[in-house]
Amino acid sequence: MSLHSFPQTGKFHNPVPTRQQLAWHDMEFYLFAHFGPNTFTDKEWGEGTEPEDIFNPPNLDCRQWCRIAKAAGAKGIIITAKHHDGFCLWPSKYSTHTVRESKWKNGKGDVLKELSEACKEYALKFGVYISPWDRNHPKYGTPEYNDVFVNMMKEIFTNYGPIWELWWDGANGEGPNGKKLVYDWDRFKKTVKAISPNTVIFSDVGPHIRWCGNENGIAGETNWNLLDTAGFTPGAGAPPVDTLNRGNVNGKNWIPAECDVSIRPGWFYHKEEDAKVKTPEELFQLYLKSVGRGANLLLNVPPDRRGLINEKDSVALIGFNKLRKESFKKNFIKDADAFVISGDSIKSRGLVNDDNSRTFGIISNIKFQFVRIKLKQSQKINCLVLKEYLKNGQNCKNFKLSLMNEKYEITREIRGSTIGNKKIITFPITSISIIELSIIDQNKATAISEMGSYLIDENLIEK
Ligand code: FUL
Repeated sequence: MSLHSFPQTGKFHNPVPTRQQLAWHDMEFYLFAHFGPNTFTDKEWGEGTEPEDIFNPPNLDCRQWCRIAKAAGAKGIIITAKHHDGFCLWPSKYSTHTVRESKWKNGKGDVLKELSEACKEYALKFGVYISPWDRNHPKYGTPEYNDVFVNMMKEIFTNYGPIWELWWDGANGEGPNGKKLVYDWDRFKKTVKAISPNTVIFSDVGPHIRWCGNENGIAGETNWNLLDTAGFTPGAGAPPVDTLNRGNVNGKNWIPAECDVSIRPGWFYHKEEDAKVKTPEELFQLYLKSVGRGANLLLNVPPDRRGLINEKDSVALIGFNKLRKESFKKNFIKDADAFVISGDSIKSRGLVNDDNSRTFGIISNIKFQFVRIKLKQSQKINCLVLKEYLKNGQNCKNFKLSLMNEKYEITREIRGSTIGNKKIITFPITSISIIELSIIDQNKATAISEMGSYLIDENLIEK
């Protein structure tokens, strides 16, 4: 519901997300699957010389992966179609180091086919990781490998699409001839744009989604969906990691952060890490520090040597989903009596508590406006959730939440910087009757689409 025009508070040109990026923000949490020869050799970076026969998962079942992804509340799966060792999980025409050369299913197997079909069946988005570094391919290190890479991407898009997200690793090491390749990123981008314009492309610097600057799954507390990319490239030519972590306040492009992290210490499955799977509580902490800071969470759950998601990981994932469901079951704001945006004649309950992130209320700092919510009765809470209406850009730079009792006495004041797609704030239990959100500083007027207040398990408060 848009009831206002947008007051300008500066000359900021306000980048906005594309339709595909907006849909990406809604995805919030999805799985990464590192799978390939490393699964069988216990390496993290294969040499590219591993015999193809080593890849032989006896019980590969991508539908099992999808069932577990669903039970985890994840919305998609991104698979390592080709990691640095060059092994292709599909029978590529452009390589002789693929599933076709392996014993698995007598060379007739195709992991991308099985996973893309299973994702369709389970209504999950399907994404592909493909490393331009190739430690096996004889052409790597010569300009012709750029042709190979482009052809491989065309093959993937043609045979297994739609590909929702394409994940470009920026690593750029030496190949079998001891040389590094100069990657032709512009050509790679043009190839994907021409063949699959709806795909969102991740790399350190986008073009659509950026790396969050670490592999611990943690976005900046201040996290702009904006980034300046002029003069930068993925990999060694990327901006400093703290810039990737926080974005640029006046960045010229909408390139939001994705937090990649593994449920285990390594990216690939290693039996000796079975006891080191992150607990549901640890995963919840990561959720607060990624999704709760406006980024998306890409959680790696590596299939084991059988070709199945291991029981240890599935138990943790289901526990993690349970914690999220329980925590966010009851939004006390839903029962609020009064809901006002001051400075306007609006007195409405429907603007930011209708569970619809496409409706919003606008807060302008010019008129000292605020959103005030009056609960029916005093409530104990320890968690607040804010959502900014991103179609209008990301505008809030600095906000204040005042929690008050029924006499309008402040019981807690919380300050924060950016809001973005979602801001989850946790704090010690506080009794409240009134919540007031004021925007202290912003680009254009901030549009808030949802607010929530919850009482979560005290052990889950952000650490
Ligand atoms: C890195 C790679 O080198 C790791 O092996 C892993 O795939 C991680 C997600 O990206 O750049």
